Amino acid sequence: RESRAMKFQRQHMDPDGPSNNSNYCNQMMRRRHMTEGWCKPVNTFVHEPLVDVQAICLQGNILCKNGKPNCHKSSSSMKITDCRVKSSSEYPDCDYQTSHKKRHIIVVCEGNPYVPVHFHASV
Ligand code: PAX
Repeated sequence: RESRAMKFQRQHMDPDGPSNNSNYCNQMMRRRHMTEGWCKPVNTFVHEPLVDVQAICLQGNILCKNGKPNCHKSSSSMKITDCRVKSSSEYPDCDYQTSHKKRHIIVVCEGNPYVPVHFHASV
């Protein structure tokens, strides 16, 4: 079974991306299996080396929105792509808006090794 850490990598890591096209989210959301059963409404891909994203778990500890203490904010801004489902999108034809950005990201870390398992926000 896929671990939480592997699920984070599948849903959020694309270190070699983004391929330079406006169809990025439509392709990636499908390729990474987030359009099966529903169109996942919002999802962020991070275009930085995996080790740099894992290292966020050792950086700035902050409170999560749900009050838990295991959120961590990246000390540097990172290349990301936000995928947001369009209001006109109808399952199974999931249609996304693609937005490339540079932001600090906040992730939830868990386990031993202590690694990212949930994408919390970008700021
Ligand atoms: P997830 O399923 O919500 O969390 P995601 O990050 O890809 O996946 P399993 O075993 O799968 O149930 N976990 C936590 N979740 C939330 N908050 C805390 N503190 C926490 N601690 C542990 C993956 C696993 O992490 C566990 C949780 O139980 C899961 O374990 O965001 C909804 C989705 O949208 C993404 C992030 C979420 O998907 P929401 O509304 O919960 O914040 N998303 C959201 C994004 O990619 N980009 C964005 O900018 C935003 C706002």
